[in-house]
Amino acid sequence: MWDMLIRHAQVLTLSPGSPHERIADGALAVEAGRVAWVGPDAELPGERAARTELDAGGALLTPGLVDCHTHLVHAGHRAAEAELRLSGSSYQEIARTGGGIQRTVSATRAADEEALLAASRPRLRALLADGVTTVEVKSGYGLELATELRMLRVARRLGREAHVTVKTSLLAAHAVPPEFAGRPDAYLDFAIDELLPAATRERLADAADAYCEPIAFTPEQVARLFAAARRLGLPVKLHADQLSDQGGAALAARFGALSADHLEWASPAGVAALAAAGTVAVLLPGACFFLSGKRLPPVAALRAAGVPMAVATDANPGTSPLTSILAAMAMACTLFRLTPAEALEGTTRHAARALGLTDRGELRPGLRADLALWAADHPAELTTRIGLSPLTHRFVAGEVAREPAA
Ligand code: DI6
Ligand code: FE
Repeated sequence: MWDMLIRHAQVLTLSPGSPHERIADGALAVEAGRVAWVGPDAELPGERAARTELDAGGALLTPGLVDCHTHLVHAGHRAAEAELRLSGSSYQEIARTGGGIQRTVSATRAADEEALLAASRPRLRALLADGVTTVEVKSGYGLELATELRMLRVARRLGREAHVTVKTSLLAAHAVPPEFAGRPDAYLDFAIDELLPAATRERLADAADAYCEPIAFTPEQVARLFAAARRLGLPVKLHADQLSDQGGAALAARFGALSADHLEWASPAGVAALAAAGTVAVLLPGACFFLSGKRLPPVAALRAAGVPMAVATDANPGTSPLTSILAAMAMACTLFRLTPAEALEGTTRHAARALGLTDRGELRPGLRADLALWAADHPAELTTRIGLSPLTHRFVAGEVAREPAA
């Protein structure tokens, strides 16, 4: 006896061999939180029944969506900076004059755990309403021990109170905090000697991340942090080549990174290195949109080299105040020229791989039954509307997901 059976759905399996396959009248069975059977409804094994059955009435069934790059735990906002940028200041200028990341660091340091949780919940709820069943959350607005760990604890708490998997990344090298102004290497010593070990000891970090830019850290500094992370057994990810070509893609590849994110300025050599290392390219169109960025990631080269492309929100208060994964997919299509099918792979299978997860992101027997059911008739409907989620059901490990309380 199966636990649950969904019948008469248009099933998009997102399988690697046939990622764009659509089973027109499909069925999917769940047992013990995993997909037990998927295929054409007409081929359902007659002898199997299910405790609960749902007639999808032709609705679209996909894997639950994965937002593999967010900074959704933070306090405060940066609305005034958005205004400044619209009147001509650049993101880098604002950062160099004490705004930018530092502003959010001040607000986040001042917020206790409950305040941080309360500020973050609505952002998570918005993502869940878009069918997200796995979300990555970064630290990086503490840049001191207590606040970095507090951010990660809040991320873990969000994962416990809502029906969602939260994967955390310790963004240990996001900016040089004021106490270490002009002494980035001294800050890195602290990050390596205290922050990484503490987060690892408390099992608060699933990966380590860094921001490799002239306004943040050099490739040499990032390499030092990455070497320390790898010694502790933490996989790495990198904010790479967003505002300038720092050789970030090749650096990420050299450390076998799970992902290299942004990549607007990645060179052909960087793309080749990602392909060779099997590192996922995470595209963040929200940041291009909000920064009015003219430089686009080398999508055609990534595609030609066979680099898996994920799409994420980058939900952060400075460069991408975006908490809709469906809008990120729409932007990936309109701004970056991904096909709607690529955008969907980018928030399912490839996004899961960007988090090191191979147990989700596609629909096949044995994988987690993280599912999204949509009142949509065509897959491209998911990437051609902004502001109205057609989601009707989210399933997490086979259970209908409840949403967290306000
Ligand atoms: N992700 C980041 O961490 C930085 N840019 C990005 O796309 C900075 C975020 C911020 O300004 O707060
Ligand atoms: Fe980011």
